[in-house]
Amino acid sequence: MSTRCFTMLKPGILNRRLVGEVISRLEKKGLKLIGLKLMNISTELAQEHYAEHKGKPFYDPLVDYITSGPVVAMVWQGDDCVTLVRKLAGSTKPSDAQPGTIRGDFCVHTSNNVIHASDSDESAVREINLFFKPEELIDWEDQAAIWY
Ligand code: FUP
Repeated sequence: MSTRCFTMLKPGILNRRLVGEVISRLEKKGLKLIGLKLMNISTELAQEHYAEHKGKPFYDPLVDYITSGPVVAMVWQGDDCVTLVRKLAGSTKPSDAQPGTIRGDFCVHTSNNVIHASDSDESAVREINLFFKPEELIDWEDQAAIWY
């Protein structure tokens, strides 16, 4: 079933010129990009996005990191989209992430784990609504979908 996943490239990815590399991996998998923007996140939005982690020791550093520079916010769509994006992203902890995954290839520290991806279809809906207006999403006709 076609579902959506909110995905965010964190500020380190921009600084390290890896935006194209990471988008390319998601695109080549066959997922459909239906929303994309470069944006600065307010502290309020960062806090709301990561509300489930409020009170944990890494919460404040995480909010600081995510607001330290622009991020690339995206919505991807496809069958089993959340599962596929998270597989490509790899484990939260870079030392657990397999080589070949985004986190497995591009970071050392959990706090700098370079990409966010929704962890369920329900989270995806919540996060997409936080970051995108409905008119910013374009569900274009995918003539190539049968090949993936
Ligand atoms: P994930 O869904 O894989 O992004 O993982 P979590 O929701 O558990 O964590 C969200 C973010 O918090 C991670 F991307 C990085 C940060 N974090 C830490 O810095 N230390 C931790 O021990 C766990 C998470």
